[in-house]
Parts: sequence; C-alpha cells; structure tokens
Amino acid sequence: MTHYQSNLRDIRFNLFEVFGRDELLGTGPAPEMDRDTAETALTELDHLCRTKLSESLIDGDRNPPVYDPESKTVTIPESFKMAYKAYMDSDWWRLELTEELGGVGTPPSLRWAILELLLTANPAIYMYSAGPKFGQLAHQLGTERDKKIARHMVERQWGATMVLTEPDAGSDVGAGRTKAWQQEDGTWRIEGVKRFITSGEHDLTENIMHLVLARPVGVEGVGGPGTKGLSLFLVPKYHFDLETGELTGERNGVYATNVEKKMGIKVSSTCELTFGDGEPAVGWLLGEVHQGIAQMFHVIEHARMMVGTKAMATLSTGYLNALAYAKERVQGADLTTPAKDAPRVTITHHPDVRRSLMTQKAMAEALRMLVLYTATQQDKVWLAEAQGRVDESAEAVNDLLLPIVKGYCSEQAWQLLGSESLQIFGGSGFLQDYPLEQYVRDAKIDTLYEGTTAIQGLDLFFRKIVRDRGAAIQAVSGEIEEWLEAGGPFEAERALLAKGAEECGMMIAHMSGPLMKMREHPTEVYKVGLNTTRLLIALGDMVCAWLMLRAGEIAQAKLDEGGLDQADHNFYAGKVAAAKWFARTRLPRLTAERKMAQAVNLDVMELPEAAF
Ligand code: ST9
Ligand code: FAD
Repeated sequence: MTHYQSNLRDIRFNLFEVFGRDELLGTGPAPEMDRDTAETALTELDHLCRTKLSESLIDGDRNPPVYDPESKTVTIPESFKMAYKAYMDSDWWRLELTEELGGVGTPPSLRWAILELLLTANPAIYMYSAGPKFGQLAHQLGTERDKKIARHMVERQWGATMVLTEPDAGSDVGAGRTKAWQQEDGTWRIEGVKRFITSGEHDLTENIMHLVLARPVGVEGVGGPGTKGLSLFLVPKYHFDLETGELTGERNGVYATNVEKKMGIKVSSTCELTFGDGEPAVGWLLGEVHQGIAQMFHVIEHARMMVGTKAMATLSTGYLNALAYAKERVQGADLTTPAKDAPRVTITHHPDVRRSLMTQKAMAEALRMLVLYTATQQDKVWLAEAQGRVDESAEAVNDLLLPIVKGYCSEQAWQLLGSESLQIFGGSGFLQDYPLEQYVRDAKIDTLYEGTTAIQGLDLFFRKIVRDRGAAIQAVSGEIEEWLEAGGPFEAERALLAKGAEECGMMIAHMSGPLMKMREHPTEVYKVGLNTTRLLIALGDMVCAWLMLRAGEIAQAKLDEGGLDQADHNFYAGKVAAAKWFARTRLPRLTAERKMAQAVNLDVMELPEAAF
C-alpha cells in the first residue's frame, strides 16, 4: 500500500471556493490552462503520485544513493530512477516553465497546489527535477550565451544545483571563500570546496549545471567581502557544445568528494563538491554581471516556498495516515463506560485522540491555506508582469509571507508529525512498518536548509518589516481588520482573532523600541534577536487563524444553504470545526507570547558562556 495520502478535496476548496482562482484560468497569461485542464492536471498527477512516484519513497530511504570514492560518482537506487523517469516523462514539470521555454502558462497558485502532490509523494523527485526551472532563471537573467545554455538545460533535462554553503559559511553565506578567476577567453576558473549540495552528483541526467557563488579575484570594484562580493557562475559537470548542447565527452573539474549520511531525505544526495582541485573547473558568469547574491535569491525565494510546501505536504499525509490508523485501531473502552467488560472501541472515541487528530487536521489545512494565500500574491505579481506592470504591493506581501511559509510550516509540521501523527500509532509509529518515523526524519530538514528558522525570523523582522517600514505587514493586518469589520459567523473566534492581531501589533511595536536606542546602547538589539523566532511563529498563528476562519465562513454558508450530499456535508462540517479549533487553540497563546516578548531582558546575553 502506498504511504501517499493526498487531500485533493481541500486543495480544490482552497483554489476555487476560497481564493477564486477560476478567474485566472483560461485567460490572460494562462490561455491553455482552463479550469478543466487544471482539474485534469490535479487528478492525473495525483494518480501518478499514488502509483509510480510514491512507491520508491520507502525504498530510497532504506537503500540510499551509493557513493564511490574512486570514481567520485553517485548511483541512485533503481526504484527511484524509475519514479524520476515517470515524472519527467509525464511532462508535468513543464507547468513551471514559461511558454517561451516549452512550458504552459500556469498561475503560481495552481503550480504550488500541484507541486504539493509531488512533494507529498516523493520530495526528492522535485529536487532532482528542478534543472529546467533553474534553466528558466538562467534564461531570465542571462546573456544570449546563457539563454542558449538555458535551452539545453530545459530541452536535455539536465540536473542543476544551488551552490552556496561551505564548511565555514552556512547561515553566513558572505563568509564563503570559493574564488573565481577570469580567463582570457572570458570564461572563469573556480576553486574551492562547497558543502551540503543537494543533487550535487547522481546518475539521473546526462549533465548537471551547478549555480555557484564564488568571489571574483583581480577585477577592480568586485569581489569584496560579504555576500555583495559574490558572483554567480554556471559551472557544468561535463563540457558541452554551446550551440547544440551535445556533451564533448570532457569532464569539467568539479567533483563530489563526499556524500553525507543523513537522518532523513536520504535518497536526495547531499554532496561535498570540490572545484578545481587538479583539473580546472570552468564556468560562465551569469548575465556577465557581478550580482551573485541578488541573482541567487531568485532561486532561494522559490526554494523557501518549496520547503514550506514540502513541510505542509508531509504533515498532511502524516495526519491522513494517522487518521486511517485511528479509525481501525481498537483499544480501550469509551471514557463514559468504565466497566471492565465494556465494549472496546476504536481509538477515535478517546477524547485525547480526537484532540490530537483535530490539532493535526487544523494545522495541516491552515498551512495549506498559508501556502496558497502566499501563492495568490505570486499570482498578482505574475499577472502584472504579463501585463507589463509591476505590482509592488503584492511583491512586498509575498516577500513578507515567504519567511513565514518557510519557518512556520517547517516548525509546525516537524513538531506535530513527531508529537501527534506518529503518537497516534502508539509503539507501532516507532516502527518502519508505517511511514511516520520516516516522515519525521524527512521533515526535520525543512527547519534547517534554505536558511534555518532563526534566519527566517531575522529576515522577517529586519528586512520584511523594519526595512519595508511596515507597509506589507500593515497591508495584511488591514485585510484582517476589513474581514473582521465585515462581520459574520463565529463571534467568539472573531474576538480571539481581533485580540491576537492586537497582540502581534504590540509585539512588533515593542520590538521596534530597542532599534531607536541602538546608537547609544548597541546591545539593545539583542532584545530584538531574542524575540524574532517568537514573532515569526506568532504571525504564522495570526495569519493562519484568519485564513482558517475565512474558510470556515465559506463552509458555514454552504452548510446553511443545505442540499449537500453526505460527503460535502462532512467536508464543510470538518472545515468549520477545524477553523474554530485553530482559532481557539492557537490565538489565546499570543497574549502569553506578547507578555514573554515584553519581559525579555539582557540577562541571558550577559550570562558568561561558562554558566550555560
Ligand atoms: C539550500 C538548498 O539549503 C536546500 C534544498 C535544495 C533544493 C534544490 C531544489 C530547489 C529548486 C529551486 C529551483 C528554483 C529555480 C529558480 C526559479 C526562479 C525563476 N529576499 O541582508 P543582507 C539579498 S541552499 C531577497 O545584507 P547578509 C539581497 O540581494 C542554501 N533577497 O545579507 C541583499 O541585498 P540588498 C541556502 C535577499 O548579511 C543581499 O542578499 N542558504 C533576501 O550579507 C544582502 O543582504 C541560505 O538560505 C531576501 N529575503 O547575508 C542562507 N535577503 O539588501 C541563509 C538577502 O541590497 N542565510 N537578500 O537587497 C541568509 O539568508 C542570511 O540572512 C544572508 C545574510 C546570507 C542573506
Ligand atoms: P550554522 O549556520 O552553523 O548554524 C548553526 C546554528 O546557529 C543554527 O541553529 C542557526 O539557526 C544558528 N545561527 C547561525 N547564525 C545565526 C544568526 N546570525 N542568528 C541567529 N542564529 C544563528 N546548501 C547549499 O548551498 N546548497 C544545497 O543544495 C544545500 N542542501 C542541503 C541539504 C541538506 C540535507 C543539508 C543538511 C544542508 C543543505 N545546505 C545546502 C546547507 C544549508 O542551507 C545549511 O545547512 C543551512 O543554511 C545552515 O547552515 P549551517 O549548517 O552551516 O548552520
């Protein structure tokens, strides 16, 4: 039986009933992607995921890629290779590309909804298959030469990597020491050691294009310290003919010099890559401009959204597996029938199991809404671009939400998968007979890569709130206020949301205070740093509670209208219950969080390290 459990009904509900995405389908920049085609895409990919793509998730974990230190190559397990091929043959990856590169105009919201399915079934397939999407970026930012390279990346379906991290440069990308020298023919020679590179080496594709951050040497005005001194280079595994893309047979001097043994997501190869040790590693400067970090952030933004979606997807399938188990597992008597010989019941009868299931359901559905609401901001940006406009407001709201998608989804998913979904299985959850233990291991990485949660918290407060002068957060708060003022059902939960939003506002105001004093008292900023992760989680709670209540309101209206079949009735009743549960269990915490934020002082920073 497949581990894969999708929630297409909820995806459709969000896309079409909550966010009204039909409006964008079959029109403007998505002429071919009408509602029917979108439905077909969802149904067909769901089927592919349930059958060919999810099968190898378990096998890839038990039989991870094999590294040969002699040849410095990585062999991917056969089961995964078949799944990868099935995905590439299906052509669904083309939905991520523009028409110019053989794609199908598709609004981002639909793309992320569809990607949720793949990320539920087998997330590493997405990571290995992202080469054409990287090609899209090279096409967007590159010179005519880079555009040619980009076409080869798409047409020949090469793999690609994002290469930032080094042993001494993780969160602090600007500490990177990998260097680049320009050669007479205009190409660049790269030297250095990069660490933890996803898909850095494998045998799934004929070539791999590495997008490498390195510091140029000997060029006036560039290559200074920090992230701003980094440039972005396209460095292939194999040399190829620029015009045709045919491999010349010559190996470039970039090799996998180690493959990590990991806690989870084992089928995704995580490589140490050494550039230019002996043989030269040669590449091109992307766009012939020295704007490496800004260019790389196009990839990072997409990857942060992907990681949040992966986390949400894993919690959703974890919950649905737990639900199926709970409906079958008979243990103990109902709490109302204490007699020793009382009939035994399925564990769904126990209040604590109900608490756990509803906690998981509400959070999984809230995270889906957070992802898709963020994606609707991307829709606005996409639509504006197609019309030759810039939607600065949507860009800013998307920027604000990205660290929340990445940080909140990953933290909630990993914690609930371990503390609730696995727990439902009792001791059996600890066994490899069920997918939960693997889900927990596979989901932990989401809080780490693409910037740890701490980094997301810093990004959220300093860049997306302070530097933005609060414009985007005010836009979102304004939407929440408007919704509250419009009135509707769920009076008690609306009051909780109003209070929660006020608490978040107070937290932000409190955290802004120390910034004013920093000139005379630089250590005041520590008080902010002690609260940035807290704020990220609080804003996640606030936005998700609002979205869930919006969904609950729509569901309530359907119930009130009546005439529903049993399945729809159950679905909408579940939505209303989940919305109320989310608001009642998450929002009251915000008062405590605000108080804790205000109580922060410098004690912990002044404590000598030895006292820890
Ligand atoms: C990794 C990969 O972990 C794991 C999974 C791999 C999966 C692969 C498959 C993915 C598929 C994706 C395909 C997509 C293809 C592309 C499609 C697109 C069409 N937003 O604050 P400053 C920039 S990889 C935007 O001074 P510091 C900005 O240019 C490893 N830009 O930073 C800024 O200049 P300015 C991931 C941002 O103190 C400049 O950076 N590693 C943002 O110098 C400097 O900013 C990490 O994520 C932003 N939010 O450096 C590292 N922030 O200010 C985590 C910065 O003038 N560490 N920029 O605008 C950080 O993020 C640090 O905060 C830091 C600090 C490095 C940015
Ligand atoms: P560190 O930066 O050393 O952080 C250690 C701890 O200190 C963390 O808890 C962190 O939150 C905290 N910390 C660090 N700095 C700060 C700060 N300023 N404020 C507050 N707290 C801070 N990288 C790539 O370039 N490409 C990839 O494809 C890629 N794939 C990966 C795949 C896997 C499986 C793994 C494990 C990593 C991958 N990475 C990749 C690297 C990943 O992005 C980094 O591991 C991550 O950014 C954190 O860096 P680090 O591990 O060096 O931790």
